[in-house]
Amino acid sequence: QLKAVIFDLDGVITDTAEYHFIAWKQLAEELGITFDRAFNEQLKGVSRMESLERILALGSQADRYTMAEKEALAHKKNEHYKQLIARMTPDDLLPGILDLLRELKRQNIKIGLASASKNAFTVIERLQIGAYFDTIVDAAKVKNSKPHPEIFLTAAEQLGVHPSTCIGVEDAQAGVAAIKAANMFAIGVGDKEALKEADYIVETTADLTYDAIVRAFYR
Ligand code: B16
Ligand code: MG
Repeated sequence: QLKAVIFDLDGVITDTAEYHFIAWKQLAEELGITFDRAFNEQLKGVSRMESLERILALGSQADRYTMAEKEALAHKKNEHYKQLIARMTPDDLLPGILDLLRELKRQNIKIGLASASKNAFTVIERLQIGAYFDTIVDAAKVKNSKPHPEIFLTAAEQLGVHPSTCIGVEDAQAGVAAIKAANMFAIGVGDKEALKEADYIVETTADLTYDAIVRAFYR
């Protein structure tokens, strides 16, 4: 029986994935590293430091910087990212998300957030949807990054529900893997090929209606 839906933030509730892309791209260009959207797919759901490591590896610069220099580079990206999200408003909610949150509340289904972002609270606040969430688990509260299931399992635990009664919603490969490893029903939002591990895939959030996800869960 469906008891809870646990959402990823970036790329599911709002398109901060685009802002992460812009901020990383600028930093990469400053370092003389070119990266495109296809490469960016691999950074979705991945922590800030791990993302930086992957970008440096892409430019064969993994050994060029000290740990302190890497911290500084990650900090610089984050300052740029924070500037971008400061302008967000409730208009930045992706299509269908607000209706889905409302309907889940009406049906007494618990709502959780499982985001790898340390900026998750700021973004939720800018979007003015904090009141819908029964729990918010962000990167600061867990040790292991997606694809490790810890973040989704922690959310379920805090909601007081068994993982098998949860749906997890993700736009990232690493995120879908984390949901599956947590033994939850995985809904992928985006590319069918990239998210093929998911139990149910929708092209955009507009297709994430309450009826559709409930039907998929019980099928
Ligand atoms: P921050 P999610 C993830 O959020 C993003 O998908 C990923 O691109 C980003 O690097 C990560 O958060 C860390 O974000 O630098 O703000 O701590 O998709 O798990 O909600
Ligand atoms: Mg995401």
